[in-house]
Amino acid sequence: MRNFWMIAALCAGAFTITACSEGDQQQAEEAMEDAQTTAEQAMDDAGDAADEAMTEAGESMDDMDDAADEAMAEEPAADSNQVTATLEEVDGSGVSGQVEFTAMGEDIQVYAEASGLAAGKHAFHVHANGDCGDNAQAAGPHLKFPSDGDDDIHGNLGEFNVADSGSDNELITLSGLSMDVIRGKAVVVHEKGNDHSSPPVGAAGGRIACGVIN
Ligand SMILES: [Cu+2]
Repeated sequence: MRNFWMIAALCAGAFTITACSEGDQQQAEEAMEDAQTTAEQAMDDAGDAADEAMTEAGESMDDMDDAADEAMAEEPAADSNQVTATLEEVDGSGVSGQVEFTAMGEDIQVYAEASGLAAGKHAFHVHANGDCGDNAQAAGPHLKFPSDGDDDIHGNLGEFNVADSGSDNELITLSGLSMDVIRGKAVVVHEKGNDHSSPPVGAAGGRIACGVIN
């Protein structure tokens, strides 16, 4: 009989321990679920924050691009789009002037002015060498523009046409010509106008002014 109570007490103890540990396990599982939910919410929040940060960063990049575009547009174009030849007298001719070449899309606009000229026509051309030495003989023959044919006067820029004032200015447009073709060459002014019956040189006579294009 004494043994029975001992066994019963042991059994009760064992039952309690088992029940307790089952309760603990359930609590632990609930705690785990809560923790998991909290962690998932935190991940979502972090994801949203990251998305917002990315969007803001993208917008500020766009702003920077816009600012860069504006800076480009305001930059003066003179450096790459315009070159000039300063004409100086040759062999004491007293003729001087300036020729400005401005790139306009596919064309080049040429503004030329000269003074000290005798009355009449004076052809001026782009010559092949950027050298006005030896009374402008070092400038060499005419430069052939890509558009020049056999019947054209090569490298022709036109003519100054002077009454009795001794000066003239001309505005000419050259089509299909790039600045790279003329940069570093020379402009030579001649004593006479072009003779279109004798291409490609034009028989315009002596050289009276010269300037290198740069
Ligand atoms: Cu010439």
